Amino acid sequence: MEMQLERRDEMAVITLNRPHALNALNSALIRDIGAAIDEVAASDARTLIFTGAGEKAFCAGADIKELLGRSMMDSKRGAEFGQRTFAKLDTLPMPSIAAINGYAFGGGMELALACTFRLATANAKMGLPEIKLGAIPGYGGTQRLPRVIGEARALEMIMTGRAVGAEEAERIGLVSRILDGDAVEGAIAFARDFTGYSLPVLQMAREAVMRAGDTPVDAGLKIEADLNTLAFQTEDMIEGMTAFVEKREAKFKDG
Ligand code: CO8
Repeated sequence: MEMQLERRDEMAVITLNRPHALNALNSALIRDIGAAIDEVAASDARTLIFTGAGEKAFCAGADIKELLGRSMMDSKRGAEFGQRTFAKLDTLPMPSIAAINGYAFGGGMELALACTFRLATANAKMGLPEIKLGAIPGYGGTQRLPRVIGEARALEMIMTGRAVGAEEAERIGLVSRILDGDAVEGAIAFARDFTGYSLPVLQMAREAVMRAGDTPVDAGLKIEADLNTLAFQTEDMIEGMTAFVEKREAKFKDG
């Protein structure tokens, strides 16, 4: 199996496991990732963490050896399949984290961009080098990268193929944090800052912020007001505010 899905306490962890090819994404692996995301969506995990097997790479992108020789229509279908698979993370009931432990190039970077959060070890290198192959990103990179780091920086990364290291990635907002030591342990510790909160309310917060990237401000403010009103209907909101008034810790029940 070239991918593992396991539980680490309340977290689900997907490990891309093709270290001989720096965890490059072939079609079978993308299919397995999609099935694993569905399985996690139906589970009681509170966060989904992605990482790569081995010391060198999170994921070095689409499997170039598989892409070579594809027809134009096969290539289009392949891009749409990858986009659909990564888009599952947008509606996943729990947040997702890319624990980037080495190279995250091309499709690997696009998987990370589809996650709610990106964290990187000090040796991480991230980039969209498709231009060097005579190609452009196809699993969401041209759409998600500018939303994360802004158009000018995204254009530079995509048009030059230049990769950034962990420090630059943190400075430009591509990753939230640089991790010391084991990437998954670091991601679990990061996730514990929010896993105790109400999952449906966390999802409302994610949804509102995600819409900020593609919605005019007046429409976005309406989405915020609607989601805020929905959050007010939850038992968890009553519990959170009651706990504040009673000076005790809230116990959220995801309802
Ligand atoms: N695909 C297939 N095999 C790969 C890939 C890859 N993306 N990356 C590395 N490998 C393989 C190498 O071929 C090598 O295998 P072998 O020993 O059998 O030749 C093994 O992994 C180790 O790689 P290197 O020897 O190259 O390791 P280095 O440490 O010297 O270099 C790099 C590491 C810099 C990461 C280098 O491997 C590299 O540049 N890899 C390619 C990175 C890249 O260009 N990624 C983008 C791919 S295209 C893409 O992701 C597009 C997504 C959208 C597609 C939509 C259309 C369907």
